[in-house]
Amino acid sequence: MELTIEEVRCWLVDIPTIRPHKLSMATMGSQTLMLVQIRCQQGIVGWGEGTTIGGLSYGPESPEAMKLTIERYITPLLLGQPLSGVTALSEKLAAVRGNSFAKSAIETAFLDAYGKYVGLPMAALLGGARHQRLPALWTLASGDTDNDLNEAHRLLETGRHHAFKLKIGARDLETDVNHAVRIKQTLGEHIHVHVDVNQGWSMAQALSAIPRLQAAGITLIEQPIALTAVDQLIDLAKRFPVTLLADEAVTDAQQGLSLIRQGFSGAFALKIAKAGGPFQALKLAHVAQAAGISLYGGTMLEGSIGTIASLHAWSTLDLEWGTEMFGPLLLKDDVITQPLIYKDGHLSLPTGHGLGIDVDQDKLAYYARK
Ligand code: MUC
Ligand code: MG
Repeated sequence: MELTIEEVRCWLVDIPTIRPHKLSMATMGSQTLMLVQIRCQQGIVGWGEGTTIGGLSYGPESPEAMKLTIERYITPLLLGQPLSGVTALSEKLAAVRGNSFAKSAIETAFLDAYGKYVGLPMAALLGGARHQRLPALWTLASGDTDNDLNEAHRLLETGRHHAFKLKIGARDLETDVNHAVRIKQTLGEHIHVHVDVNQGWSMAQALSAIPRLQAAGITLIEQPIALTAVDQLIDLAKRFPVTLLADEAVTDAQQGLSLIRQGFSGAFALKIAKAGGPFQALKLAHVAQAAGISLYGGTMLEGSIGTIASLHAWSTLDLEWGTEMFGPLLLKDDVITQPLIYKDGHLSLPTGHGLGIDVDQDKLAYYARK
């Protein structure tokens, strides 16, 4: 069954966050969702989303650049071309180098449309859902230990989350280590706490901090050092029993294979934006599975569309480290008609065709950049 795209439209949608979100490289007060809609000759519409973190402070593509790449370079490759499925789409997109964030938005929109066309949820096009709800942790990143602890206690009481990630790497090492150790010790041994340093440490700092975090019961250390310091990341993963999670250092299947070949023994954070879409991210997942590397479902702090696209992909896997698909909860509002269901530390997979969620046109018009 072939789908033929006849129109592609993009919007930049700015939504404030519920509180400042402090990472080692940026503090976010709002998030920009680059939304894309594809209209097909068969009367079907599909939606996709591209996000990044802090403009150009996290990755090489800004939301504005994603929109430009799609409008100017990707759309002409696709219009009027009958596409038999996501692999046919990938072949067309190969004519554009890089730009995985923009490609992820387009691949999502295509899978949404194709799922609606054939009457199946997106997960069914990606191998089939093995889970109808997936664990979703919350990230504590207010920049203040007491505030983070209050936030964690509130979320544990309501049961919305059972596990937390801490953003560190911006402050001096001792402050960061004390912050993480205090939060872990206060929350207790049964609450999973992991830290994401977002490349903030040198090797010497990592060697000093990791044993102390490990001793305090922190179970996962995410991207402690620069993404280019591959030899050191492999070395750190071998030195300590605590699991090292590669995030910025592993984007797609090729990079994953290269890290594995060089002897990396930690875990991989999957993100649809890093790989170029849900289908591409699963290629990395399958390479990792073949090598016995454990997996984590990561976010680029997407709104609901990117979060649910990711969830469809992650639902086809067994993720040893769960997911962080909390992005929509960090935003004051969103542009979909039905809120997502977060309960008992899990996010539920919508049951409709394609993504299984609908865009609220009034909200889109209200929040879209003029
Ligand atoms: C990252 O590097 O993992 C994920 C959660 C969060 O708070 O930030 C992102 C980025
Ligand atoms: Mg990370």
